[in-house]
Amino acid sequence: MDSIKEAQDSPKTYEDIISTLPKDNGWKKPLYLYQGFWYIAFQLEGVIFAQQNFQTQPGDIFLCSFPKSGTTWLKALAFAIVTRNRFDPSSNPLLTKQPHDCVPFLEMDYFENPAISGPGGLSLWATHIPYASLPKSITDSSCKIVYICRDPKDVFVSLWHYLNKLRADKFEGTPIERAFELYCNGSSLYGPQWDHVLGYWKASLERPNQVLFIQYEDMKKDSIFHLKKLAEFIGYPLSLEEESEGRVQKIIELCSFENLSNLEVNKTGKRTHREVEGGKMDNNAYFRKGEIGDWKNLLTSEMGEKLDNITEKKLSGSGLTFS
Ligand code: PAP
Repeated sequence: MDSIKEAQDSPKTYEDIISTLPKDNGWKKPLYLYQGFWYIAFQLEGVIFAQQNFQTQPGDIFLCSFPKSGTTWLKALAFAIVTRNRFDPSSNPLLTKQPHDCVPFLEMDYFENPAISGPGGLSLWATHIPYASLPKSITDSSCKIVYICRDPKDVFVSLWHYLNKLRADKFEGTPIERAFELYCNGSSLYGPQWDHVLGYWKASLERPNQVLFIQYEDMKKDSIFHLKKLAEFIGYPLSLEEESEGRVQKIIELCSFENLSNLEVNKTGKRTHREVEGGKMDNNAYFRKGEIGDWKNLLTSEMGEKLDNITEKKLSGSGLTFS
């Protein structure tokens, strides 16, 4: 604990590391290139802190994603699966807490409070850290890792809307064409997205018992199949009896965009966010549309084609595609 406290109390260490890194000033906040991926300074501090201090406990489960790929949904699903026999359905914390407040982020919540764990001391963690930069205690363990990915076109559009909400000044200095260009070049928070996705994809092929790779679009199209697969993978399989009682469907409904986005906590609540003026972010910023293909409402077909071409090139030979 002393080493944790020391590291927390010596932000200069982070400043020293960060000040030597390549910097991109294209977005309003500068991004720093660390181990092949771009970060905002405060998140990078959390990544380094986790790398230096995080100790995996047996049974820990890690929910990993590139931002805007379905993190909130995956958190809700995993939380609902793990807690289904712990809470009465009418008192599940998901009904009164934003999913991000049910499953802590490694590089944010753990950095702020190393003693943190989810409600009820659950072993669920989430992170946007790329596979190659995960704390060694995670990759050296046999703990389960679940990764959710999403079509880059929808991810970019989701990110664009989110950042507009995050920064009330509407992206001062970063028009959408420029943001798109930066994104295509890989310069976005935790980007390049393709490298992020490939890191986990390869890990899922090499260590299929440890890493489960899910696509947002597949989860949307066949929620029952993927929910059962997820539950089994993380060690909380649904029994035949539970299936016949309709528990699978109930979890899907509880975690559906429609249900979660209409809960009071997610309509009007706020959560702490260091990036926002006043330090609070509206919970509804994490629930916008939750649809496949919404990119068509913001990007031109040329922009869509450009992202598709990059995706095809980057993922070529990997066996991974976005349908
Ligand atoms: P984060 O990385 O900041 O946590 P994340 O949850 O990964 O964000 O992504 C947010 C997207 O997931 C939003 O997509 P959109 O902008 O295209 O609408 C959000 O609407 C969507 N989302 C949130 N909850 C759900 C859900 N329960 N089912 C499906 N999609 C969801």
